[in-house]
Amino acid sequence: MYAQMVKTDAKRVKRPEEMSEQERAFQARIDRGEKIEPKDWMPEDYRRTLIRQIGQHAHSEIVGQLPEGNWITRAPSLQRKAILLAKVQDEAGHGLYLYSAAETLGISRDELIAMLHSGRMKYSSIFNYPTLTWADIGAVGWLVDGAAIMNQVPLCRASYGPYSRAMVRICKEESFHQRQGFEILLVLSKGSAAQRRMCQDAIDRWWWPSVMMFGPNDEASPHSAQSMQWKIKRFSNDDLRQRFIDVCAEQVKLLGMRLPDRELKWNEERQHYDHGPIDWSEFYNVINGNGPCNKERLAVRVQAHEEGAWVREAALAHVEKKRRRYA
Ligand code: FAQ
Repeated sequence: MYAQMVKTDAKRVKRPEEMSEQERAFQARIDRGEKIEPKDWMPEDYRRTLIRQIGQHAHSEIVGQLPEGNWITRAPSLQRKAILLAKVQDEAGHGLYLYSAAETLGISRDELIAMLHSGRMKYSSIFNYPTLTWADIGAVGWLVDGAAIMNQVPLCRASYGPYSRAMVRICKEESFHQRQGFEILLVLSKGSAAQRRMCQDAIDRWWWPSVMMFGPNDEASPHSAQSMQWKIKRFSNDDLRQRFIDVCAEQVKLLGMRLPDRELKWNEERQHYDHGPIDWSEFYNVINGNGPCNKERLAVRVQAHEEGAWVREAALAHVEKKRRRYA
C-alpha cells in the first residue's frame, strides 16, 4: 500500500566521468556551496529526490497535527490549551511552507495530497503512535520535536534554496515546541507519584519511535549517499540519531526519569552514549502501513479533505466571479 510513487533511483552515486557535462557543472555548483534555485537546471533525480523528501516532510507536519490536536480540548488549563493550540497551528504553517517549496519543483499541492491520501507517499513513522495521556503531549514536544530539530537544523543549509529558507523559520518554531514539551514533563516530574508515573510511562512509549524517526541505519538507507553528495542531507541518519541520543541522555537526568534502554551508557573512548539495539522490524512495519494508528490517521486526513471541499469550491467560485466582474 505504501509503495512510493515518487521513486528516485539514487542508490549508487555517479562518478564524475559518468556524469554529463551539465551534471558535472551542477555538482560543481553544489560543491562550491551555491544554492540551487527553481529556474536553474537540475538533474531529474535531484528534482524527484526533493519532491519525495519535501513532500514527505510536508505531509508529516500536517498528519503530525493529529496526535496533539487530540488533546486540545483536554489540556489541563486554559494556558496549556492556548499553548497547544498555537503549537498545532504552527505545524499547519510548516506544512504550508513546505508544500509551497515543493511546488517550486513543478508539482502541485493537489497532486502531493492525492499521493498522501492514496498511500503513494509517506509521512513520518512517528505520527502513527497514539497519545494516551497528557504526559504524551510533553513527550511529543521534548522527544518528537527534539528529534525533528536535530534532523532539520542541518536542512537550513540544504542545497535547494526554497527548502533551506523554509527550514529557517520552521526550526525557530520547533525549538519553542521542544521547550514547551520539556516543561510539561518537568512539571509532571515534580508532581504526585501518579504524575511521575505518567511522565515515565510516556517517555517509555515515545523513546524508541523517536529514535527511529531518523530513518534506517546508514548501510540500509538507499537514498543517503546521493542526498549527501547533493548536500540535501548534510549528516547521515546514524550521526543525527547519535547526537539526539547524547542530548536526551543528559536532559532526562534533569527530569529525574530514565530512558527505557538498559544498554545506554557513556562511552569515554567514543565520547558518545552507547545504546541498545533498535527494533527495525517495528519501524518497517509502521512505514508499511501497519503501525498502531496508520489507518486512523489517513482516514481522518481524507475525511477532513473531503469535508473541506466546499471551502475550496467557494474560494474558486469567488475568484471566478471577480475575474468576470473585472474582465
Ligand atoms: N518515517 O534512504 P532513507 C516533525 C523512509 S517532521 C517514514 O534514509 P531519506 C515535526 C524514506 O522515505 C518529521 N518513512 O531516506 C513535527 C525512504 O522511503 P522511500 C518529518 C521514513 O529520505 C513534530 C526509506 O525509508 N521530518 O516531526 C522514515 O534519505 C511534532 C529509506 O530511508 C522530515 O521529513 C520515517 N521516520 O532519509 C510535527 C525531515 N525514515 O522513499 C508535528 C526531512 C525513512 O524509499 C508534531 N526528511 N523513511 O519509499 C529527511 O530528513 C529524510 O527524508 C529522512 C529519511 C531522514 C526522514
